[in-house]
Amino acid sequence: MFSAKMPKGFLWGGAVAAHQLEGAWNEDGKGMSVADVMTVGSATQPREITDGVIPGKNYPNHSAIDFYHHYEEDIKLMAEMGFKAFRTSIAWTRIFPKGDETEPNEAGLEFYDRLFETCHKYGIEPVITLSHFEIPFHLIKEYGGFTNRKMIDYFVKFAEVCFKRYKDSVKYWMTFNEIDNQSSFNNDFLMATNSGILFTPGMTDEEKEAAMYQAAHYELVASALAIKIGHEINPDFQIGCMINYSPVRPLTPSSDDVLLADKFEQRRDWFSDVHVFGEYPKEVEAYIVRNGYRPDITDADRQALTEGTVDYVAFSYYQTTTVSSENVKPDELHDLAKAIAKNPTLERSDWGWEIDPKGLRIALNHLTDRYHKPLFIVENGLGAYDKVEADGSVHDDYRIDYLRSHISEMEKAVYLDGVDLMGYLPWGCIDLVSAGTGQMDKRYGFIYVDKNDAGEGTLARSKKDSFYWYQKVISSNGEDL
Ligand code: P53
Repeated sequence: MFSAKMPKGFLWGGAVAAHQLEGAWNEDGKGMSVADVMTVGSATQPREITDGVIPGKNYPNHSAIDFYHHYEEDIKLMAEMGFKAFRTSIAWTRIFPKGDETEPNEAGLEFYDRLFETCHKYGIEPVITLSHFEIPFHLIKEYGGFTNRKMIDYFVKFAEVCFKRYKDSVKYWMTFNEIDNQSSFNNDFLMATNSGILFTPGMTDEEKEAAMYQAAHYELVASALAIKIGHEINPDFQIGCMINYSPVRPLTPSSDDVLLADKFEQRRDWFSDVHVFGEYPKEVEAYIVRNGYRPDITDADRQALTEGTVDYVAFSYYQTTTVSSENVKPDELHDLAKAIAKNPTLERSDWGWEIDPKGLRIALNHLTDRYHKPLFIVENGLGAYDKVEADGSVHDDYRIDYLRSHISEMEKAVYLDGVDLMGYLPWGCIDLVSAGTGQMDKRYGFIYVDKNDAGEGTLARSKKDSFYWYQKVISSNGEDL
């Protein structure tokens, strides 16, 4: 297996998001977020997004793994693995409980003071996402989420408060998690989590797609304005965008399949294109105009986009995408899901996610060629069922195999292909609530947490085999896989 030492200062670590691990959903003044109204689902049963919190339903994010009260113990374990960086998010509703207040909630700000101080005590750099599926529910109900231009101000205010407060304790920032997920505009779950949009029954696909392009535009303007302010507050800040990057390939060599793959990529990549280049790419601009999908864009918006471009491109990598023009012709592509074909060469996880380590090398090459910017892998990993042995150990060799093969491909990209990579932060370094299904039993962690899908368990933390393996990877700076 190929391995190589990573450059000095490479940020090995792990990633989580506030709503998936903190719990304490209504403590110390925290408001209700979209994550607080999402019920538990399963591999086959989608999560329900309810209209407020309905008694008797199971909302796994309410208590999650109670990181809010366990963070010292958890960060200590991450330090023991040798983490150089730890990615989490700042729960928007801890800082602005409803989202439209004029003053922030001091108790919420203090929690992150303590968390970042603990990270620094162990030499761990916090890497912070501002909006990770945590939009205040009040902003969704009252304003329609990001379909409303006012959301720009609310987000920018939230960002500015965080930048000022953590000016000296956080250097690495990202604005919106997986901002490109909403390219699946008719996926109710992703539209709610990404953009705070709850579709009304009976809306057509065309109306949903239009809502997405308008909302995404406001998010991109909000992101750009925040980045500009952030750089003024501290010129040393490194602020990135964050996309869910899945390299696209044609099922066959036919030109229709190849063109379809290109169109598919264009409809996803424009989110990061705007972040990097400060303007819309030609194809997507033409598509939006042709379809009349974005009535509200101003000269000031276009100016803002050019002034708030990113320092780096962060991305999650889980799988590649394969498309077939048997399903949809390139010029008829709207609903991206319709183009997707099953790749016969790949195996799948228990949740049906294709496993493709070489896809990570392809991703790193594509993004480098397209953007010429430093890249940052801020999510990657395998959601799997774990079995706890009688002595408490967890032999998760499947997870080690998955991570080892991905890290090896990543190291090829850095060593052989010259990719400028800031770090590797695999997802769910401690077991947490799955975003997609709300399950605890879809586990990603090096650290096991005793809690199941029904919400039962002691919350005790323990080390899986992968904990010791990753510790060795980090101490050898990537050489000993
Ligand atoms: P879970 C959809 C597609 C790809 C990644 O996902 C996604 C999603 C949303 O579910 O989410 C990212 O927990 C996301 C994390 C999430 C992780 O991938 O469904 O940034 O919040 O937990 C893994 O297995």
